Amino acid sequence: MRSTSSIADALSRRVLLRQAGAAGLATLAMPAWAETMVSLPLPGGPDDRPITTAFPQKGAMVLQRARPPMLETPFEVFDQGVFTPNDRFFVRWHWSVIPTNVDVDSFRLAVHGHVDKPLSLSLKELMALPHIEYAAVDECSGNSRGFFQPRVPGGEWGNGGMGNARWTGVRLKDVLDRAGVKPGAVQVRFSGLDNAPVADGPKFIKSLAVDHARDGEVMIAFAMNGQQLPLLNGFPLRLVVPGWYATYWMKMLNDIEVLDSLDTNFWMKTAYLIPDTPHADMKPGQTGVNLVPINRLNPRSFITNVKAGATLLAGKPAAVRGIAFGGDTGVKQVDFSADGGNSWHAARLGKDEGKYGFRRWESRFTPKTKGNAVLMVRCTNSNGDVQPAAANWNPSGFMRNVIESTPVTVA
Ligand SMILES: Nc1nc2c(c(=O)[nH]1)N[C@H]1C(S)=C(S)[C@@H](COP(=O)(O)O)O[C@H]1N2
Ligand SMILES: [Mo]
Repeated sequence: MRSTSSIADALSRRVLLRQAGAAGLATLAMPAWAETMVSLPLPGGPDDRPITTAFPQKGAMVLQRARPPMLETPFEVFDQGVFTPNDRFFVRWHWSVIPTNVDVDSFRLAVHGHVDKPLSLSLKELMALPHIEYAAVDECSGNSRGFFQPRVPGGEWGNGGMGNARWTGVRLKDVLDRAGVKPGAVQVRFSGLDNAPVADGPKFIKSLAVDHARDGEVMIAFAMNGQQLPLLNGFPLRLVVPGWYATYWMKMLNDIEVLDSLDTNFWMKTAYLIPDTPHADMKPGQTGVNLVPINRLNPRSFITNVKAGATLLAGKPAAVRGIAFGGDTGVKQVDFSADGGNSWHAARLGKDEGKYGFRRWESRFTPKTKGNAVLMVRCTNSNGDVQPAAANWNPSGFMRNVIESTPVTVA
């Protein structure tokens, strides 16, 4: 991993993305509607989608949408390690007017609103604050939306709308303390350098409760996995809200406003609402559901080395492995079933890289009977929250965390 001072050296240079002339970013500034307006199918199913290498600082990615970019991590990447490489880390933007370069010398982070002393911080000033670092899962609220039944509109992600990185940055609390939050502050609102291509498109802005913003964990990150952030993942600064859905993880963060009342902007009051029920679950058509802003991550787990439809040999020991995460707390236990959930066995857990990150798990079993079998994996987090056996559902396609099933053939 690079030292943070070498990251500082890299940041102190003007950053221009020369690859941007390629098919990817050159088109970003052209008008397009937000993804919430369209419904994209998964042609041929989640394993049969176009792969692109056209985006700067990105390797092979599943192309969900070019403009604004929505790139999914191909699932096999999650088998390669618990940290998702920056060049394979998923990308999601709401609006298409995204700067294709950021001048790190003139860049400023503004802190204003209900504070004693408004700030305009250069990257050097910001990076002079104490650094913190931890692993955390960045997961889109709509990750796995493509599997919802009945179907729901929105970006039709497979399971790769998530990633785990080791984030480095400064505490949001330290920045807020420097500005001096006034008594009576209610929320802290974040916005970035991206904009809507149409005049009536509401700018993407998100808020956290002031106590959450000052918890000492919420981070203004300048690096992921020891490198500066890829432009599409929010260069030069992004918010990291560990244990919470990625919608709050503002990219290209350049404005922090302390509010003395609740934020009623579109992205807090109308979009990103979930039923206030366990796992945000409700019935299609159900009425009288109380809606609240989406918040904490659910626990999830996946098999990463056996694909649906694989053939295993009867009488031959098989090794299965994968990743799990607890959500807003650590992984307590991962259980594996080789018989469609009739019997469960505790899997061995890999190294604990921190409670907000991915955790490796592995198990071994010997298939006995020839025929069809269903492999399953189930995560229980440190709060005792366990993945549901039946798929949770809501009309926005948020927070899917059903126990995953992998059908295989034993031959
Ligand atoms: N500035 C900005 N930040 C943003 C968004 C955005 O549209 N603009 N989208 C959010 C959403 S919904 C997600 S899922 C994550 C995606 O982060 P990533 O692209 O780094 O994976 O960014 C979040 N931060
Ligand atoms: Mo998202």
